[in-house]
Amino acid sequence: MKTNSTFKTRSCFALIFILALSLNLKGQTTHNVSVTSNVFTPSQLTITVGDKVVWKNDEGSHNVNGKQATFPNNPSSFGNEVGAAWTYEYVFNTAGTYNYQCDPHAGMGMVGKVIVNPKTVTSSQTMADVTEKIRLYPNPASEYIELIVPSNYKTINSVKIYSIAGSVVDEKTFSENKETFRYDISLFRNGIYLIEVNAENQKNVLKFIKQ
Ligand SMILES: [Cu+2]
Repeated sequence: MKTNSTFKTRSCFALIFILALSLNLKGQTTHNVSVTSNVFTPSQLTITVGDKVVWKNDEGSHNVNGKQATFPNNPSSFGNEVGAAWTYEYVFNTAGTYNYQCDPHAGMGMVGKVIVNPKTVTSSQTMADVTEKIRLYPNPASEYIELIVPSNYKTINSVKIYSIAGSVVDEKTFSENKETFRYDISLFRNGIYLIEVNAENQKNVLKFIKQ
């Protein structure tokens, strides 16, 4: 009974961790803009589709107006009302160039711009295509694991191994091109591990079992 509930709790943590990793895999980055009198800092941001921008007003009465009523070429409308001491955030889900202003101080040059680039994937492949191609064997493994990397990846920049509890077990960074990568796990405790492989700006997470 007790073991069962412990197991359930651990599985639950494991699931949350995997979910957190896959969210991370989507790669949303948060960009902060400080709002003061009378400037947005930075006034221009270049971000990627899916990224979040957080404006924090620390000083004075301002707003963010990126509405299409004011800027008809903005791919979508965003913004808030004039006020003091607020935080406003917006997730940019459409690529393009967005202009915005602070209504009370636009005439004083309190304007900003967000350039949203589409997600880039090397060559013309989709993320899913690429993800399928790094292979890990043997699995389950006891002495070592080997990653086989397709040539279009060119370089594995780094690998990071996590225990299922979410702690980083090991981390390695590489400079040379690698098509296979063998990693000794003989000293690992038995259990489930996740290996995060960073290659050519692609992040992949693979699971393996040490037994
Ligand atoms: Cu202002």
